[in-house]
Amino acid sequence: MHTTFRQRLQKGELLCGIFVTLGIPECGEILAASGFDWICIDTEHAPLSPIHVQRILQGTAGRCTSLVRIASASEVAVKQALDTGASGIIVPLVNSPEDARRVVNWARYAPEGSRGVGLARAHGYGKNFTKYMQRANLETVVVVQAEQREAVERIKEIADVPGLDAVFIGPYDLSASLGYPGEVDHPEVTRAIKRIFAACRDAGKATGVFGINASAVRPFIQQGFTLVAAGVDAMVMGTAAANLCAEMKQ
Ligand code: 3PY
Ligand code: MG
Repeated sequence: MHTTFRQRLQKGELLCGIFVTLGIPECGEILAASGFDWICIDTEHAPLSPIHVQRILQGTAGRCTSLVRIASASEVAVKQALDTGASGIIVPLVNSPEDARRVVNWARYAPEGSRGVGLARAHGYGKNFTKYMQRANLETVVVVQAEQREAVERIKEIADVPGLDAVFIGPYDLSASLGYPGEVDHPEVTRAIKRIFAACRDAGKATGVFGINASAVRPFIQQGFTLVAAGVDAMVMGTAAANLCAEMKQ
């Protein structure tokens, strides 16, 4: 039987991803063919609507896992993201175990939670309804972001929330919340990141992190972070294009 992304996360496998912000299916198609284990379709900072999310997912044709970063912790955003057929959600700015429990609840069908029941792409537009309903609670990945001072202070309680699969650190928001916007390597930020990692390790949960490129995430991989995303589609294209152009003009 095939191993699901959630099982790979639970086993502590390194899962390499990238952020998607451009609302075109070709982004999903190209990145899925580039070897990534997962993509994060970002509806928090990018102007992506549910239909963009669905088109990007269709572009991947299931060749890599898609997690949707929803815009904020809302029940509607959770169900719309999961109903497109995404494998899971990443929820930004979760600062308390109460918030984390609420998110898990919205993402799991009864009796484990209260996810609304629809007939959408995830359910094969109705055709695979029973099959999807049987597997969804087992396979859906729920990730919350720890990226503010309050989350660091309550990280043990957050990491212990049952049904939560991973905590994903947003170093940029975290640096701002600690008073050093953009200084992701500031010693206070590093200390907070270490504290989050230790709490997740003790709770048996995976820890994730974002960095702008491979060099930024390498130290985290060496420390044992497993849900790791490097770069953003638009930045990758911009950098590659600028390098290509400079090379041509040399
Ligand atoms: C942050 O750094 O704040 C993020 O959310 C990155 O994903
Ligand atoms: Mg953030």
